[in-house]
This record gives sequence, C-alpha cells and structure tokens, in this order.
Amino acid sequence: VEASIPEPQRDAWLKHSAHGFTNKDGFENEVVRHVETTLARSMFNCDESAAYAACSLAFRDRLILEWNRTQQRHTFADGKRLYYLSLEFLMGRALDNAMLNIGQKDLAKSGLAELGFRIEDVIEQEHDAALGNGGLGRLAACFLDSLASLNYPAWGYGLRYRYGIFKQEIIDGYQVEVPDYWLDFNPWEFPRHDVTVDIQFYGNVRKSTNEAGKTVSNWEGGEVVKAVAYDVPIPGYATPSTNNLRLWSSKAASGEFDFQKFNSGDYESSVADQQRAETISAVLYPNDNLDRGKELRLKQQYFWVAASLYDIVRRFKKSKRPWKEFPDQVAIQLNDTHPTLAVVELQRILIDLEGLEWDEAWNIVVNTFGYTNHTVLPEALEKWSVPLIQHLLPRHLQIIYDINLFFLQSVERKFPDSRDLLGRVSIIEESQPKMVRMAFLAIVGSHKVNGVAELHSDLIKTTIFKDFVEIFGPDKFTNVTNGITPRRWLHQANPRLSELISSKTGSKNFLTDLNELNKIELHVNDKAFRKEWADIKHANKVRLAKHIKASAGIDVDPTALFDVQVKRIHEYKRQQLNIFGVIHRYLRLKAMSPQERAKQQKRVAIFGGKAAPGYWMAKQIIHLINNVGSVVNKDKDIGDLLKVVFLEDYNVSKAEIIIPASDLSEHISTAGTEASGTSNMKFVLNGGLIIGTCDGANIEITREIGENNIFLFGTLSEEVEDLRHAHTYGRHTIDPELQKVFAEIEKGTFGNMQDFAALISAVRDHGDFYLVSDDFKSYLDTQDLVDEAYRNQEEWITKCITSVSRMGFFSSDRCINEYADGIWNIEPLIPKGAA
Ligand code: GPK
Repeated sequence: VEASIPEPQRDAWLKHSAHGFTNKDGFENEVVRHVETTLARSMFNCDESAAYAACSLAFRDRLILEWNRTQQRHTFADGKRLYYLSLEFLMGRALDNAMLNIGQKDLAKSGLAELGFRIEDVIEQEHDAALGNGGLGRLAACFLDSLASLNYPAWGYGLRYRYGIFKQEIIDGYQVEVPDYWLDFNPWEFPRHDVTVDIQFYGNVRKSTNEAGKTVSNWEGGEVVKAVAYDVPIPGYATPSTNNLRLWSSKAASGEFDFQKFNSGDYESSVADQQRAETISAVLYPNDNLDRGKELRLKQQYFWVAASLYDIVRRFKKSKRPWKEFPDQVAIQLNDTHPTLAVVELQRILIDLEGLEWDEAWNIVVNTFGYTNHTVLPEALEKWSVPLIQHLLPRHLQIIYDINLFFLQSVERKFPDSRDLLGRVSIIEESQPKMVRMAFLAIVGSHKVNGVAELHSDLIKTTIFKDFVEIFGPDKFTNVTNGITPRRWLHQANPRLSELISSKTGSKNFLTDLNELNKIELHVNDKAFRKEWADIKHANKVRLAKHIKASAGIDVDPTALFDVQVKRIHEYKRQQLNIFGVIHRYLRLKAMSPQERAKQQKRVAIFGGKAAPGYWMAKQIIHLINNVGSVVNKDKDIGDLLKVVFLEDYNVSKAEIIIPASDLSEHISTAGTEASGTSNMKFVLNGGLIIGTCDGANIEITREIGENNIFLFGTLSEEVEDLRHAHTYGRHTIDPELQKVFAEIEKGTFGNMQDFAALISAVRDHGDFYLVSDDFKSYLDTQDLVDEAYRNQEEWITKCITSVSRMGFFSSDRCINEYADGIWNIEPLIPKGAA
C-alpha cells in the first residue's frame, strides 16, 4: 500500500500492463524472446536445455501475472487464509504441471514443434524440486495443488534448501549418496530481496518493569540471521487462481560479511560467519520417520517458523483488526510436529511484543493452530533436549514451561489425585537430560489434532495420545484420510488413460470431481474400451521397460507381471519381506522341471527407494535386492520367468513413469505401522492392483473398491502386540519356507553371507519386531493367488477398471475440503474464469 502509484498515473500502468501469451504465435514469440534476451542465446545456440529454460520462463511470466491478481483478490476479500507449514514440499517438476493446469500444453507442444523441439524432451530437462523425503513431503505438494485448484486463499511456508534429498547411485549393489544441487537454474522461484526477516538465536532473557508497572521479558543478545523470501507460484487446475509457496533462505544478517571484522583484517572469520548463517537452509535432513535431534535441525525449525509467523502477523496487523480476531483471519496447519515451535513463537509475540495477557494470547494461539500427526513409530516422535532449547531459544523454553504449568494445573483440576497422569502427559519428560515432547506441545497448542487414515486416527486416540482424549474429550481428535491430486497422478502421469476416461465420462470433469470416475464402471464390459485400456497399460510397461534397460541395463519382458515396490526403504515397510519372497520364488522355479517351469507366470520384481544415509539395515536391504538381481537375472534356467530390478534414485518424476506401468504394487507394512500411505492410491488410480496388509489407507481403499479387487494378507493390527510379546518370550518358530530362504542366503548364493547376517538375525534371533516370519506364509499364498488371477486377463482387467471407477474418494480435493470445513473454517474465493 505504501508504495502504490498515485491515481493520475494509473491509466498509464493499465495501458502498459503485461498480459502474457494467449495463442501459439504469442507463445513462440515469448520463447524466442527469452532465448535471445534473457538467456542471451540464438537459434544457432539453442539446445534442449535452453528450450526448457525459455519455455518455462514463458509460462512463469503467465503464472506470475495470475499470481498477482490472485493475491490482490485475496487482499481485497479480506477473509480468512490458511497457512500450511511444512518442512518438506516434494514438488517434482513444474513445467508439465503448469502447462496442464493452465490448459496450454497442446499449444506449447505445437509451438515447440514449430521451433524444432519435442515437448517430451523439453520436459525431461527439468531437475526435480526434491525438497522432501517421501510421503509427508509429497502430501504437502498434493495439498498445494488442491488448495489452488479449489480456489482457497492459502499459502505454503517452507525452507529453500540449497540441497534437496540426495541423489542415489547404486555402485556394486550399494547405495551411494550424491548431493542434489538443484538451484543452478530455477525459473520457478521469485527471489524477494525486499521481503526479509531478522531471526534471533541464543542470547539471554532479562526481566524489566514497563511504564505500566508490569514485568516484561526481554530476549537480548545472541546472534541474528536474515531470512530472505523466495516465492514459488502454484497454479490451480482450470482456474486462474495461483497461490504462493514461500520458501525461506538464510543469509548473514550483516549483508555479505561483517565489515568491521573484514576491515580489521579478520577476513576469514567474517566469511565463516556468513557461511554459518547460510548453513541453516543448506540441506534437507534425509530421514524419513526418524528423529535424530540435531542442533542444526532445531535451528532450521525455529528459523522457518519465526520468519513465517513474522510474515503472517505483519499481514494481519495491516488490517488493523483487534488481536482477538486473529483466528478469524488466520488458520495455521502444523504438518507433523516439525513446526510446533510456532505455537510458542506466536504466544511470545503476543505477550512479549504485543503486550497481551497470557490467557487472551493463549486463546488466540489455540484457536489458530491445527496439528496433523503422520506416524506412531516412537523413533519418529520428536523430542528436543531442554538444555539445547535453553541454549538456542532461552525465552521459548520459559514459555514452554509456563504452557506446561498451566496445562498440568488444568489437568489436576479435572483429575485430582492422579499423579501418574500428570507425569504421563507432561510436555516435559523427566529424563536425563529432560526432553520436550513436541507432539504433546502440538496437541496442547492446537484446537484440532488429526491422523491421516481411519485406522491411524483410531490408533493415536487409543495409544500414544490416549490420555489427551480423556483430558480434552474426543472432539478435539479427528481423522482426515489422505488424498492425492488426480492432475499430476492421472492426467499428467498417464495422459492416455486420462483421455480414455474422459471419452467415457463425457468430459474432463473427473479431474476436478473425481467421483465422476464411477461413470466408467458402466463400460466395464465394452470390448473396445477394455482393449484400449489394456493397450495403454502395455504401452506404459514398454516405456518403463525402456527406462529399466537404459538405467539398470536389464532386459525385461513387458508382457510379464510387473510387481512394484517403490517407497523409502524402511524395516517397517518390509522390503525385506518382498525380497525374501522373491528368493523363495527363485528357489521354487529352480526346483521345477523345465515343463513345469514353462507354465509359471512371468514376473518382474521392481524395487526403488532411498535409504537414509545413516540407516544401516535399510542399506543392507538394498544390497541384498541388488545381489539377488545379479544372480537371478543371468540365470539361464530362469530367463524371463523372473527378473529383479532395483531402480536407482526413485523420485517424483520417476514415479510418474513407474506407477502407470504397474500391474501389482506392494504396500506390505506391519499392520499398524504405516499411517496411511499415498502411493497405494496412485497405483490403483492408474489401473494397478495392490497386494497389501490391513494397514493405513489400504483398509479404506478396500472398503471403496471391494475386497475382491485387492490382495490382502497378514496379521491384523490388533494381533501385533501379542505376537511381539510371544517372540520376546521365546515362543517364536520361524516359518520353514523362510528358513530355506535364509539357508540359501547363508550358503553364499547371493554373495558374502556376512553382508546379510543382520537381516536374517533380526528375524531369527532378535524378536522379529516387524513380524516378517509371522506374515511370510500368508504373503506367499497371496502372491500365488495373484499369479492365478493375472492368468485370467479378462477378469484382471475387470478388477482394474472397477477399482479405478471407485477411487473418487482418494482425491486430495476431498481431503482439503474436509480440512477446510472441519479444521480451518475457510471458504473458497472463486474468481471469474474458474471452471
Ligand atoms: C510419516 F512420520 C512420517 C515421516 O517422518 N515421514 C513420512 O513420510 C508418512 N510419513 C507416513 O509414513 C505415510 O504413511 C503417510 O501416508 C504420509 O506420511 C503422509 O501422511
């Protein structure tokens, strides 16, 4: 507002206002202009990467114009906004998505062709934006797509890591990590060097008395780091709404270096200060479902949370409303406990900086925040040591203690004489050192807490958060089953299937109302439709087979059953169960006569996924998969009956190739451990079937598509505790088929058995925590049922079509609408021109 152009000059602005291209000619103009000016190249010096850059810049220009209009619209409407705080946004590529969401891909395709480029090759030039580990980060990305597509006024806030998740190379069967420096050229971000926030760390707290005679706390001294905003436009599908993802980058507060030090000859230490500041946003922590409690990670969390809240509060204060209206204007969602310091920071701003009374401030805080839990695994639940917080954020620690005191007092009033309860729910764990339990702080500081699938939401209420249900009542706890965006995971990843579906549903409306998919069930017996369906799956498998050949050097037969497990490598996700099953299959084939062998179902077992660099067991699993592959794939007895592939560097853009090509995908976590899973939804939406446990969203997928259309097996979550107990007390016999697998590994068939001893002993000698042995038989039997079902291709295709038609529930649009109604209380702001 302060820098706006005076009325008399505004006509000139309107006259010269930019519009961006509107037709193919205009698009080509923009591409050539960007090549010749922005990139300083020419038609004699324009390779695919330059074409990618110019094409992206042309689309970026359009996006930013819509972005501006959208933000103006939100400001004028002056309604409630949502802020989604996530340390991870696993966005993948932007160009293809922007072209499709704006509805200009066909135009770009023919424009690029006229300029001498194939659009597929141009799209391939883009480096994934891989600012996330796995499901949690990709969920945030799907949410941004839905928020924009549904015209909600919403912002994402995250960190602009210089290095995203590492690139995985497989060398001699082992994972090797290579840094992912992705910012060399990134046309999708707008640096906002004028939007900066100074963030304080360390120092100490001094109490003083103000003019009104009130005691106030002053956080003084310490170190200051600058946060610089980078904005990423998020286009909605079939709507001009373009939302914002604001990522913060850290910089030394004193500019380039500290000039005093610099001039006094202390050049090295001035550069070191600058580098130390930049380290905060340098790298994404590569752990999935694991908390390691590193100081730099806590610094990242506070840096990001403090910058985001400063921004949000600044925006609110412009409206000149009274503070009590803050929760009517602002909803903040905590994506896991990573941003929980925001609860404390907002309380600090309100009481220390804005002078509100504790209770009034706390009321505002609680009504502003919602908290999503994504796991029950104890090793993933964040705790920070009290001494560390004391050192880094001394004032925040005091506030945490006060929050805890008032909370425990209220519990004591409600449940007098229950000392045990107070100890159990205390935000401070009385350990050595004391620890702050971040999930408890998030619960106490939020008005709603949700899990991400029905089973998971029930589990958190009956296990890790049971006491809090007693204290706050059941209404504070709710479920919002995860979803996925059908734009990226159907329309973009599987354009032919999207086209086929629209030919039967009569329009592209299913992309904005996924329940429309149920119309295709009417055509399940339509011969031509089924033929085209099968052709598309085959073509997708041929494409993946080419990718496998190019990246892993392995020939696979596209008519074989493609059996896929792609996700982070984790013992609870049980890739070890899968590979033991593959070994079992190999041994069984080896033992058969050639005649009998010839009758068996051909299979390709495809694995992909990264292991956290410090997760030794996960790395052993990758090693075993690769070694099994190198034995099986060259075995002449086996030929095309079984191939084993580990695809290097699984990421979002590879998922877009792999998922549409799958016949069967594996979602085989120990029951109760996978909060939801979201790739399970993507695979079914692309016409693949699932083999899976009764866990996470598998259960709701079964309810929607019908139990005849999914291959469920294994222990139920209610049985897990007793089985583990039995293992611990020695009542544990290892499945005999699994023993044969272990014996083969120990014979050295797959290389030095020493390398895999830990994988075996985890099951045989150390209590088999993930119940691999308990579930092995039922897994094998169910895989046999899969073979049988696949042999009847007509039945199989019926299952696939029926399943797809019933997947409407799993759109992230449904999921976002549930958050909007049940937790955020926000309304869409529909612009002219929205479909
Ligand atoms: C959960 F706790 C975590 C974590 O650190 N990282 C992560 O990706 C996942 N998750 C769950 O494991 C999935 O079951 C779930 O679908 C996903 O979060 C999104 O909710």
